[in-house]
Amino acid sequence: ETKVSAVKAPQQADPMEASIEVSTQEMIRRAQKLQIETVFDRAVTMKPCAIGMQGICCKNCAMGPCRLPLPKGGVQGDDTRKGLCGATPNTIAARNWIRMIAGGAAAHSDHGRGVALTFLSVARKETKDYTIKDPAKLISIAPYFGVATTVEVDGKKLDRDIDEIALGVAEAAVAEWGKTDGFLSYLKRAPQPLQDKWEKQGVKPRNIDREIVEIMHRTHMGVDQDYKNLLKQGARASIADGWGGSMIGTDLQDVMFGTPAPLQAEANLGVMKADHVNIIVHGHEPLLSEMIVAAAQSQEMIDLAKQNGAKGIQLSGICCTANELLQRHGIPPAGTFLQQELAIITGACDAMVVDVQCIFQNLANVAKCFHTKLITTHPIARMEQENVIHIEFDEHYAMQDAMRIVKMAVENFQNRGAEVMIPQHKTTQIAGFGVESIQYHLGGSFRGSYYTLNDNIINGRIRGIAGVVGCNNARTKHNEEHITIIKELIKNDVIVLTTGCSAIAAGIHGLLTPGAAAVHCGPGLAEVCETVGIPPVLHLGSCVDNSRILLAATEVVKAGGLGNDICDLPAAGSAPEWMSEKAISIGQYFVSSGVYTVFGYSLPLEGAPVVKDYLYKTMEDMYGGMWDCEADPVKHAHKMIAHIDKKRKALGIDK
Ligand code: XCC
Repeated sequence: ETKVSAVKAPQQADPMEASIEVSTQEMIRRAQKLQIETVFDRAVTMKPCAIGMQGICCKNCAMGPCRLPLPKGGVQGDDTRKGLCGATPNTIAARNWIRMIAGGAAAHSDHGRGVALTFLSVARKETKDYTIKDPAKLISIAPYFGVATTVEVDGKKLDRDIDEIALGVAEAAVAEWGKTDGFLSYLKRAPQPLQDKWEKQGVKPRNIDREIVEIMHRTHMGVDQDYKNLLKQGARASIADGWGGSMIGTDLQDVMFGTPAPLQAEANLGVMKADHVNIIVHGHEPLLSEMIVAAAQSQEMIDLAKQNGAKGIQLSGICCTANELLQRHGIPPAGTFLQQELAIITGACDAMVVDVQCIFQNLANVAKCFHTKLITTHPIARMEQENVIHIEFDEHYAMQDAMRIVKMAVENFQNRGAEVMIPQHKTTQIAGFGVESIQYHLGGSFRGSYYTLNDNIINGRIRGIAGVVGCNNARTKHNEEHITIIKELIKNDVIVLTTGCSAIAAGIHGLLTPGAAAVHCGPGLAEVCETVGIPPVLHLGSCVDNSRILLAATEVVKAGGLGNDICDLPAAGSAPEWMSEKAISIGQYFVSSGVYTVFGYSLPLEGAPVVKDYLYKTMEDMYGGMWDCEADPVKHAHKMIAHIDKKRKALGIDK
């Protein structure tokens, strides 16, 4: 007799167990009092599937799903597990793994495509709402696309017209998604030895879309059944994300919206204001949110807000949209991925405007309990619930659409109920670092003075560089892993570069200030930070901006003194509370670029030890970087530090 899994009675999360962050705890309590269920409650009510977690459930055809759990005590002798078609645990785990990469690379790269297409309409002068804000950045990337930046007139070299350069770059950039010849243009930005490794391993992406499509083909029933060959395609698609879709996205966003420079802002739910219209933008693409900023700051909308009884308009963000607006405008993040429902539960959110990625469908159910207008804006991301308003955003009428959305929020201010409760917690932070500003603030170059990064790594004041990035995951205690790992790293003189929700968490917990150096850092890192006036944890933007970390690492290599490839650097990567497929794509492109990359929580590989071994060990010989997973945050940080020390030793700078 088979037992259909019983629907369990909903349980409530213990706020203190759910998060280390006070405003989150307060809002979980409030939600429970109002009987509004949140992700934290769902996480205690429903447990994850143990077989899926091990990575060995295959549902790629209708003879399955085939489930191949590890025998108790592990595999003894031959591993005879197989699915109906004969697929081994290796094939299944590798297929599942690279399908996650396809999902993640597709998400980043489709975002990048949207940016590139918008830039093409700027270059063609089809829109007035977007312009070229950073021509210097445009000129700096043009050569990689084979676009000349000078012209010869009468034997003299003259600057080429910026509009011509823009059109050349835009057309070449858009072509990266589907070109038929050659390889991705940006691959040549990588250190030469890394390019050589990619060549040798046969993983140079041909174009962005093709590598993603090929994953879907290879993982279809009955195609690629060699885990090594599958993982190779995973590496190739991930490189197409990191050095392709994401990097082009970041660059063209900088060209259109400005390259970030350090600025001060606030963070956490406490940035919302009871007497203001609160608009929260949530998702990923700055195309829309940039226009919302302009609309919310327009006199027309501010006057309208006042007519509606509000003191003004407070704009804030959630997830990577928050990071995009923070780094370019100082708009404060209201919270991380796991705080999205809580922002509405304040009762003070007049509109939440979402585009793509990381948006809970449950937002619609939460919004229903309040006056909040939940507005979807992207044709590929709509919600079925009838209280959701869809205002499709068209980049040709960007400002018009944004004004309509802001107006709707402003007019909704009057509909607020009595029950407004904004947690009174917020912090100050400095955000908006990039390759350019790291160089600028640390002595103007990467090498050659008392202040520069490479010199401080060589002399040991800075032990190494860590990238700590990625999501929150309701299966772990909100922010605990991020914050414990970052603190442990800076205590040991490792400077941290952060993006995504990890960066928001670092801001909320006060680690993005120069003052954090004296409190949390080892003596060497503290000295450097205090001398140049930077925080020990540098906010580099959103998740597509992990490409900034790749380029920063490349600049460090090129400046010299620390080996000749990214894998030589005393550096490591981490995604402590990862949850999305995008995180796996990011992790894989860091590994494929030579970085030892440790994930927290759990990776879906335990059921296929051979595949796990290949990712954790063999990849180091192939790319110089490899995967690891460690749920314990202190051990996690020390694995990274041990790797950094190993690299320092190899460089002969370990004294
Ligand atoms: Fe989403 Fe980018 Fe993850 Fe945050 S970190 S939960 S992917 S918003 Ni990218």
